[in-house]
Amino acid sequence: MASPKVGIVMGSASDLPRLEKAIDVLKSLGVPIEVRVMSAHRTPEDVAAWAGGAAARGLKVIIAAAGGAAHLAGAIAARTLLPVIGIPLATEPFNGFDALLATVQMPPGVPVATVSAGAWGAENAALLAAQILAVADPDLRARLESDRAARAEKARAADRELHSGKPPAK
Ligand code: RP5
Repeated sequence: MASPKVGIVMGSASDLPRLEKAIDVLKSLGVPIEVRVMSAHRTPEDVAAWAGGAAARGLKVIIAAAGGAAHLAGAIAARTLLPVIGIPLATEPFNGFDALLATVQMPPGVPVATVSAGAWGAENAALLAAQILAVADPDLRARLESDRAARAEKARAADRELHSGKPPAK
């Protein structure tokens, strides 16, 4: 089995359902992944050790998702120069706005590339991680181009159906 190129970390196992799309997208693109549950607050030493050793283990990009006071992506970014993509997740009572601010508002010097909240973010985080890898991987780039083309064709098919009077396929 190929060594993981993308690490996907979530703050709690309760986050997993919202990250399934990220896992599916990267698997479908043939990108080997490592999936972990670690918390910036509950297991901070584990996060620090994992992030500090990530580059040496061969990871190239890290995706980190958390809800609430979502410090996971930032805590990882503080320990590595690998690109870190943060996904804010919705929790009660602020529905993800808290996680968005905690993830996106990193101080200068320690960037986190924050994507959309929730499931959209999971999908885009996976695609962005693949795009970063594709800079040095022409085969992966070709698979991403096919993905974009398929999305464009789906949009055009919906337009054709709507234009012809039929309801668009879901
Ligand atoms: C965050 O707290 C996690 O990322 C999760 O979104 C949220 C709640 O975690 P659990 O109480 O469900 O473990 O750190």
